[in-house]
Amino acid sequence: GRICLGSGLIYMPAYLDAAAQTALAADIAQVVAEAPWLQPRMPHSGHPLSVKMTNCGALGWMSDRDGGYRYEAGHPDTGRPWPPVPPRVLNVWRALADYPHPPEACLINFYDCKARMGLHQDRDEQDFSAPVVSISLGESCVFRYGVRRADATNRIELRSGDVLVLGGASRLFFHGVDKILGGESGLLPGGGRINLTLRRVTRP
Ligand code: MD5
Ligand code: FE
Repeated sequence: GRICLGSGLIYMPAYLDAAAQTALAADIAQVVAEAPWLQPRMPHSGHPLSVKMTNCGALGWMSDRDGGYRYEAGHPDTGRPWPPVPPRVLNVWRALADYPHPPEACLINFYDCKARMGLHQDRDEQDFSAPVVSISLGESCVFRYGVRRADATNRIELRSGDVLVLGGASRLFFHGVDKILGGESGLLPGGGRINLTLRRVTRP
C-alpha cells in the first residue's frame, strides 16, 4: 500500500518483506564493518546525540562540536571514503524517489531502546527538490511530523520494512523520533532500530 499523509509525504508500510529486510540488514552490517559507528555531537556544546551514526555514499552527514552539521566525503576516524551505497538500497530509491539522479548520501542512524531524535528539519542540503527516502529496520518507533514545529503533532508508528518518501512540501517538515517501541528485535543481533536516510545533497 501507498498511503499519502499529505504534502508529498508517502508512507509505504511493509514495503520490504522479511527476506529483503534481512538482506538489507546484512548490507548495513558490512558498511558498519568498514565505517564504524560514530557518536554525533551538538555544535558548540559538544552534547552527544543519543543516536549513533555512520554513512555510505559519496557524502556522509556528520556533526561534532567544532565543525557542526555538515557533509563529509569520508569517515573522520578511518580517513577512508564512506563505503558505496549497497545496490539493494539504491533499488529502493530508484523505485520510489521519482527523481532522475541517484542519492549522494545515505545516513545510517542506530537507536538503542533509550535513543530518540528531537524535532528538526533536514536542511543541510542544497537541493530540496529531491525527496528524502527513509527506510526503517529493526524495532518499531513513534515518528512525529508536521509542517511547522508547533504543528508536529502527527504521530505514526514505523515498523521494520516500512518506507517513507518525503517529497514536495514535506521535504521540509519538522520531524523526530519520540520513542523506540521494541518488536522485530530478531532482525538486528543486539536489538534496536536502524534508519537509512537517503538524500540528494548537491544540485545535479
Ligand atoms: C530517522 N532520520 O528515523 C529519521 C528518518 C535524520 C532523521 O530524521 O535527520 O537523520 S528521515 C525522516 C524525514 C526526513 C525529511 C523529512 C521528514 C522526515 N518529514 O518531513 O517528516 O532516523
Ligand atoms: Fe531528519
